[in-house]
Amino acid sequence: MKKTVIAAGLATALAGTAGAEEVTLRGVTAFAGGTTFSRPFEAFVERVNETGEGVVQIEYVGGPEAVPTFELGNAVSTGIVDIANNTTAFYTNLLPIGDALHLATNTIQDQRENGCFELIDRLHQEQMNVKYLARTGDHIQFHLYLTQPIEEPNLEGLTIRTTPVYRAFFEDMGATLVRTAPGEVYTALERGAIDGYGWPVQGVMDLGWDEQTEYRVDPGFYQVDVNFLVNLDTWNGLSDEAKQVLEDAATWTEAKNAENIEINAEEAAKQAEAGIEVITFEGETGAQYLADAQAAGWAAIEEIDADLAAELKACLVE
Ligand code: 173
Repeated sequence: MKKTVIAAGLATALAGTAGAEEVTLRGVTAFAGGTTFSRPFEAFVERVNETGEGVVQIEYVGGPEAVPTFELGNAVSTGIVDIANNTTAFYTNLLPIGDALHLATNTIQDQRENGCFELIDRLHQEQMNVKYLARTGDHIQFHLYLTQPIEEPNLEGLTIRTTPVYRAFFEDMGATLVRTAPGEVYTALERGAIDGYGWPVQGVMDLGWDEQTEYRVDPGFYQVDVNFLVNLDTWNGLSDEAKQVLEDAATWTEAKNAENIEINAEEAAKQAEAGIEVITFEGETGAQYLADAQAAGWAAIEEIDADLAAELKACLVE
């Protein structure tokens, strides 16, 4: 970390001072820089650096090479990092109930309207000392990808790469699971250590995984959540003006989530061009597959905290 960057403590000291100096926040992403799930954050950083001149700036430090994927939650929680681009599945150690976020069937705009955003923000603040600033990934579903075909939703005898997103569902289908960061998937496939993996419809191509992937299973399930988290001490130390810059840029970012609908179709077409075949569970089987995904996901959340699960389900599933 560069010494010239103003640390969280100094940001706190400056808050409220008339004509406060520009504050610089250190930003890190959990995904490889320049790839699908880092791009909205990178655009957000650019936006803040344009609109926040003289008030707040973000120094984009980098991705997993700067802070390992599963360490980023801790780093933003303790203030080593001021702002992180991270998915709940990578910080379940700090916020286990966060796994509910990808079970949402509505959008972040809906969640801001129906009070879910405040609940999710409060949980992030109380349990991991971060301000929940924005959600990207709406409209993007997750899929099962395989190196060999399956005839029915049964993964017995297969070793599948997972994160907490897919764990309960894939386990119910009988898979042997291996949890890895995205950075380890290519090598695991190349070595034949895994027979498949869970991943959204977007991003397979820019990670080069199409070279090692034969099949995508449809339909997709759940909904991606990639969130911008600000260390709470850093956040509380910012001027109202700086907070406004960040919140305006968050709203701008969230409005772009709608573009995902078109990008999903483009990505699916690119996968087909690259030779990835689609196995589709149709009719009853497809409907049951989706119902099983939802049931497995919510059962895992209910095990963590049944009351909170009910509260979250009421505002995430509409
Ligand atoms: O598969 C994953 O690594 C994962 O959980 C995830 C979550 C959000 C976006 C992309 C991947």
